[in-house]
Amino acid sequence: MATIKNYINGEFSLPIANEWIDNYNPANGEIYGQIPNSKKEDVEEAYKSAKSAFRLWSQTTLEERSRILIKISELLEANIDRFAEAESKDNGKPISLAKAIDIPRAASNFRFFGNAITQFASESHESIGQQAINYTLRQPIGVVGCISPWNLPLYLFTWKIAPAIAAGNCVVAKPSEVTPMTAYLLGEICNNAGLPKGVLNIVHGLGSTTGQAIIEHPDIKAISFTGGTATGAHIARVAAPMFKKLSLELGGKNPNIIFADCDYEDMLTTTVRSSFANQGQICLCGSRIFVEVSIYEKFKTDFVKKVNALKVGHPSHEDTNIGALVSKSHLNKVKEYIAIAKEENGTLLCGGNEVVVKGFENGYYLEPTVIEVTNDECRVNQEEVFGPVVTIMPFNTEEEVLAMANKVKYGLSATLWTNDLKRTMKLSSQLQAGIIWVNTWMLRDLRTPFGGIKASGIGREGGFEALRFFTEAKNVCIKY
Ligand code: TXE
Repeated sequence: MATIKNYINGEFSLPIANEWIDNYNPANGEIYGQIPNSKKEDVEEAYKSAKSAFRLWSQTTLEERSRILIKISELLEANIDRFAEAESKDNGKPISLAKAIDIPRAASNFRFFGNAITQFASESHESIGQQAINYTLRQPIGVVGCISPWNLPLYLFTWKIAPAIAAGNCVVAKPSEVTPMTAYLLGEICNNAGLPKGVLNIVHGLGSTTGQAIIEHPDIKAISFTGGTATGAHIARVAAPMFKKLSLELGGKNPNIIFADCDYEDMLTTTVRSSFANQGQICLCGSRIFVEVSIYEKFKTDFVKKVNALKVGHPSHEDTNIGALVSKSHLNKVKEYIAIAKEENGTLLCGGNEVVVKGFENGYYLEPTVIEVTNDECRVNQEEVFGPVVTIMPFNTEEEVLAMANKVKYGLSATLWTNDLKRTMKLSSQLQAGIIWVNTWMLRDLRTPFGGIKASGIGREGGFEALRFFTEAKNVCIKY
């Protein structure tokens, strides 16, 4: 049994109330460890540790902060196998995916912000004719809270922590209780990299106890959150009256719009990926596929053929394309949506059933599922399923597909497949989303603003946007 502990003031500690939660391996449905269900008292300990580290850390030179962040990055890279295996065991994703994407990206997050902080500058404004000069200080906020979800555990956890500490803050962080393992392992890496005690504190537990204690803490002045839209709304309600700074990265129901003039083979291969990567559990997945009517039947045949060829299997097997879903309850939620789609006259083109993987019969496996819909307003087309399920439907005109693409409450990302420049410019400007990919998907440059509009959240992460979020601007005006 693996026992996960909290990481407070550079040390691993047991939860004060000694309350524990079972941790499941989604690939076989077995409990393989326990994690603390930390309470207010544990969060208070983490806060105190962060607060006492803040004065020194916020005065540490940028070179020194940068050096430590880059060291963390190097240690993650040196331990990639161990971290990839841990991520896969906790989450159900193929080890190959954790090794190719999750852990390298976690390392990149530290390296990127280790470098970015040395380039982060503030403005000055000369008030001409008034003999005055203004300059802006970008000061760290103090103690900040970072709360992350289960789908890309270490990837998203570090995407928040790295800019927060680079900017001179100290952090109280909570990973998802469903996937706590790599966050736990990160503590040891931080110690080995020489991160001063208390700069990063990691508390484990349920959202309703540990998470709630973080968002309610009167002196944790900013919250960076990625997760479900309902949770985001709750956090906003709690945090707003306390005037906390908030960054909320929430759900998506992203359109993948395919025109007949696209590079067909490239589109087809990428569309399989944008539909089912990480078992479809990525907020950026293109779960609503709209195809121009002239190539609709061809696409339908070719796409279903490729999807049927995907191998659902144990995450450690090399030929596995699709691993296990993250939890039993999530599997049930996704299955419910498939049932709803059928009730709403959707046609199942492939998938829809649980998969029994030999030797791992109690794992949470589901076939990749493609549903043809005739009404873009049906529930499976409007609500976030967050699993290996996509809908497809044809369209006739740009206007029609634009209207359907925008007719959801979410606005995270959109993908466009076309070689027509005018159409690209028009649709990318009119699609309601924070991120538009044209002839690609999930190609990331960490300097770019990342985030959504509408029910997909507020604020932007990435690049200097993240460093701006984790600092307060203070203007100084000097008359001479
Ligand atoms: O997310 P939650 P869940 C979507 C997806 C999924 C749904 C629910 O549709 O099915 O959200 O997933 C913490 N105060 N996304 O239940 O509950 C929680 O402990 C403070 C999209 O896992 O939002 C975890 O650490 N924190 C998403 C984190 O919030 C609280 C990725 C996310 O959990 C809290 C994941 C509270 N009161 C799910 N309640 C994306 N956009 O990438 C919970 N938490």
